[in-house]
Amino acid sequence: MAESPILYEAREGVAVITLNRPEVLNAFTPEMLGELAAALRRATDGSERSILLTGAGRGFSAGQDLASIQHLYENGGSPDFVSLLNDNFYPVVRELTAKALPVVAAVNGVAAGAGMSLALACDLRIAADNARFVTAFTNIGLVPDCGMAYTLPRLVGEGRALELMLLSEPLGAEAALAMGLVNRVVPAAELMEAAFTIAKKLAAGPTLAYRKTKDLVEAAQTSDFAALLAVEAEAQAEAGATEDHKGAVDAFLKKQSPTFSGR
Ligand code: LHQ
Repeated sequence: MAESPILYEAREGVAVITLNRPEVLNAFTPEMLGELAAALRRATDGSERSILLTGAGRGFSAGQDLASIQHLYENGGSPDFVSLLNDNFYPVVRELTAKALPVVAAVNGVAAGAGMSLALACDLRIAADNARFVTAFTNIGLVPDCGMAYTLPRLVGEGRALELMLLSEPLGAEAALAMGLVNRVVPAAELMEAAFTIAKKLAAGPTLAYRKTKDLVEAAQTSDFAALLAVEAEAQAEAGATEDHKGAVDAFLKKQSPTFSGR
C-alpha cells in the first residue's frame, strides 16, 4: 500500500504534521490537500495545543503538482482553477489561519508556489539554513494564490513582496531572515529539534491568550488606534477570565513557574 501523503504524530501536546511526497518535493495533489485539511482539523479538535508543519525529504513543498495539470492539458482538458482553490487549497489555508492553535512551520527545504504560501500562512517560520523560498507562480504564468498577496507584503513590505512575486528568484534562508520572512534560521540538522522546542513551548502556553493575540494583530490592520483599544479591552477581559491568567499571577507571586492548562 502507498504511504500516506500526510503523516500525523501527536507528541507532548504538539501535532506534528508532515507533508509526505518527497519524490516530488511534496507537491500537492487534491487527495493530499484533503488529508492535510483533515489532519489540521484533527489537531484543532483534539487535545493538542500547537501544530508543527514540515516536509519529508529535501523539500518543504513545491506547491501544486504540475504533472497532474499537464496530464489534463495533454488530454485536451484543463483544471477548474476556482474549484481547485476553493475545494482543495482554501480549506487548508483556512485551517492554518483559523487561530485556534499556534502553527509553526519547520521549513526544511525549498518552499515554492502554494508551498511557500502555506508556510507564510503559519504563525512562525523556522527555516533550515539550506531552505529557500520561490514564489514560482509567475514562472508558470499564474498569479500568487493561497493568500500570498496578503501575507507576503505584511511580512516583508510591498516593495520586496512585489520583487519576490514578479521575479520569482530563489530567496535563501539568511536573506529571508534579514527581511523578516522567517523568524529563525538554524543548521539543517537541528531544524526539527529547534522547531519542536518552540512548538512545545507554545503547546504548554496560554492557548486563549495566544488566540486573542493573533486576533488583535489582525484587527489592528483594519482599524484605527482608538477602535483597536476597544477591541483590546474586550480581549483582555476574556484572557483575564481564564484559569491560565489567575494561576500565572498566583505562581508569579509565589516565585513559581506557571503551568498553563489552556483553560
Ligand atoms: C514537481 C514539482 C511540482 C510536480 C518539483 N509538481 N513535480 C493552485 C491552483 C491551481 C493551479 C496551479 O497552482 C496552484 C498553486 C501553485 O502552487 S502554482 C506553483 C506550482 N509550483 C511550481 O511552479 C514550482 C515548480 N518547481 C520548481 O520550480 C522547482 O522544482 C523547485 C524550485 C521547487 C525546486 O527545484 P530543484 O531543487 O532544482 O528540484 P527539481 O526541480 O529537480 O525537482 C525535483 C523533482 O520534483 C523533479 O522530479 P524528477 O523526477 O526530475 O526528480 C521535479 O519534476 C519534481 N517537482 N516541483 N510542483
